[in-house]
Amino acid sequence: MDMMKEPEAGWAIEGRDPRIAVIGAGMSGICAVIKLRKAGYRDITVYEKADKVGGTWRENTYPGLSCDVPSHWYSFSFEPNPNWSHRFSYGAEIQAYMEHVAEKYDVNRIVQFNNPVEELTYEGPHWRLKPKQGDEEIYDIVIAATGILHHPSIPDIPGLDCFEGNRFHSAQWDHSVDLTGKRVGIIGTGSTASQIIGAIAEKVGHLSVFQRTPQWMTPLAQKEYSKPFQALMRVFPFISRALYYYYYKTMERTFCEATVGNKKMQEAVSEACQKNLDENVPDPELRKKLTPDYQAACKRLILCSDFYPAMCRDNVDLVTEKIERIEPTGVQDKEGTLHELDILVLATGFKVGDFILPTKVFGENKVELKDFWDDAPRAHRAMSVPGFPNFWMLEGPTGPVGNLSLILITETQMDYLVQCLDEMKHQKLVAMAPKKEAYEGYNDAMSRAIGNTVWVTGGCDSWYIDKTGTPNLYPWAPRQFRQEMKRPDFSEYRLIKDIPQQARAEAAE
Ligand code: N01
Repeated sequence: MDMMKEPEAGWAIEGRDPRIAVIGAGMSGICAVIKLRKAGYRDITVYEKADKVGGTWRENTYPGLSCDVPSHWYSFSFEPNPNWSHRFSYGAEIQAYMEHVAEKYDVNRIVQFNNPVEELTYEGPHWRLKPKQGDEEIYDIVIAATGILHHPSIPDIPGLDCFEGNRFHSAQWDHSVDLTGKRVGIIGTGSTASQIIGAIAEKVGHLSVFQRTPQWMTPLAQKEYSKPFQALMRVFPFISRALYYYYYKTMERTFCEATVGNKKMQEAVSEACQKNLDENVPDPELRKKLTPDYQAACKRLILCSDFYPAMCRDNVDLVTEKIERIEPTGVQDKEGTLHELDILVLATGFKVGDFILPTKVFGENKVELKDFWDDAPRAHRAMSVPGFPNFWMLEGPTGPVGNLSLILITETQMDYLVQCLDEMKHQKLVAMAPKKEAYEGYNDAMSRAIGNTVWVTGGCDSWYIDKTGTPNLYPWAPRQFRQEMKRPDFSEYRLIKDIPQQARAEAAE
């Protein structure tokens, strides 16, 4: 009897649920599971490298960690939280919220914790997934929910490894080290460093802040919510919803507009930053050192009220001389001064170009995603890549939309993705992937538009800028993003109705 093996036809043709792998159980992985289930897709497995959910909010635990997006907006639209304690939440409270959502929506049950994905190979129309632990598995759809700010960037400074005190990156905070009365150094003055500096300046003996480039910042209008207000929110949930839209619209009309070419808004943001600096740093010499030479919001705008007062303290020094090398006892600057330290904190940001990498991802014809991207990751509508069918990313390349809440962006992307799955089911497709010309057209239009944004015109360098010298961000206003993502234009995609001949031949062997 002929033992020829028939290849599977694909989930939509077989009339079964697609087997879906979600990689990462952070905010976007949790969101993916909830939205997929709501749409009726229930055969889902989540792979998580760590031992609990939460992603960035699990990893980052540094002192002063908070979110600069208002709490009632930095929430899932389907899970408002009347109990937020502050207008801008602190890290631990956001982590608790993520854990609560994962628990409430029964996400944990389908998560394989401590199991990072090592390799993904497309074997049309399936993906073979190789996890660190356990057997390889076959999936119909893969969703990479691996985040952006995820791989700590350790600076290449000579002598770093010979430092004899405690040294750690901000995203790997060592809580066993007591800062009280110690000589602490911190490299970097980004969003992370400014929060840390504000939180620890009073506690440490001496703080040396190593600044390579000054940053613009506006005050953070922090506010504690009273118990009666929280009780009111519990009784009248529409208040949370109203706040969600209030903050959404306010941010959209101000910061977001300022980034994508609205000159009036840009001026307003610049004035607010200058005023903040003038009012909070009375010493003209220090003020000069803290004054950037580029436009506000070119680097990601910092919202922080504690940084300037901390920098004005007697036990805090701003070091603007370049770092020459790290010595066993401290940091030596280019002028030859050794800044002696007990503890060195690297608030030096993240390797942002990796996305799902270092997981090896092989698409059609065994093309590796790493080679396809060649250090300049791009995607079609930030979500998919030609030659990698049924592979989707959340918060992928060019994903951030001018200071919008990342939760809102992820929800929008998931709503889009669900429509694509529905279309696959409806048309009985085995796979879909963006057409090369659609992907190139989209990214060319982005490259042209990005020239009008403050990330380019502002005259700065930032983590937004990739190897091609282009900011890896969405260059248009949020309303355009909403419009474009409302409904997929399926003419942009290869809608694959049959598995490739090669796969048939291989299956028949
Ligand atoms: O990282 P960064 P981050 N020698 O890359 C300096 C989000 N976030 O962790 O500007 C000396 O912004 C570097 O100097 P320069 C938010 O999206 C959000 O602070 O490159 N210095 C810079 O000062 C944010 O944008 C919240 O010249 C070196 C700093 O290190 C993103 O995370 C809170 C150096 C890195 O700044 C990243 O912020 C915190 C070197 N070799 C973070 N290498 C919220 O509130 C780097 N630097 C939501």
